[in-house]
Amino acid sequence: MATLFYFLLRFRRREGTKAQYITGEKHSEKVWTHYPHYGVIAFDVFLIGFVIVVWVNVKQTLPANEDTIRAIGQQWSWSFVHTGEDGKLDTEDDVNTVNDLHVIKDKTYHFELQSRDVLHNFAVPAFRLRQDTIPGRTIKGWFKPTESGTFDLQCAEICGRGHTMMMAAITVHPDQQSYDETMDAIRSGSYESHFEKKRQLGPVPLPFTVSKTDKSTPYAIELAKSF
Ligand SMILES: [Cu+2]
Repeated sequence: MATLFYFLLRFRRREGTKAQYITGEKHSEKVWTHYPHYGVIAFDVFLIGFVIVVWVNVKQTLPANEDTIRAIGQQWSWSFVHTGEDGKLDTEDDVNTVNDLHVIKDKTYHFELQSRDVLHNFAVPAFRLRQDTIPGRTIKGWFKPTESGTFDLQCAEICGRGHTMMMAAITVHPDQQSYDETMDAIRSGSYESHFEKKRQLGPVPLPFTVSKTDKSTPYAIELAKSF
């Protein structure tokens, strides 16, 4: 600040003093922009070196997994695929759910994120986890829940008019038995969805372009039938 005011006063307009006109065409003038520019480029290259190392360590090096889940975003709900007993996706015993994801405490999961339409974001605030889903790509990552309970899972990328209702629940089961019981209940159609219970606590208005507003056939259940 002091320097600024010093220059403001020292070089203020005075009668009979002509301002200097610098065109910046001489080599001696150009170096004042070129050298800082080279400095910025060198610093960028230096930073990118570290960024690549961090990216490889955080995003590309996944710890060995014990199970895999697939999350598919679409306007405006989440579909989840659980591996079933064989521990593999895309097999007969996969368990599909809508807006309800189930995992087991202290297990390392790999996730595969996909989108059917636009950008979405798979966000579990309790896990400090957030990752975009991009149409046409499968994005992999991992998490390991360390506490049991049911946590919010919310799309965190503005994806259209129904974005705010694009929420789901992730239930971390304390043990294998609780998880298996839930999977059996889902298979037999007797499972009571935590997400649906939560929805019924308060009105969640559906976007008006969606025709499934009949209370006896919740939107999520209608969606589940569609794939
Ligand atoms: Cu969204």
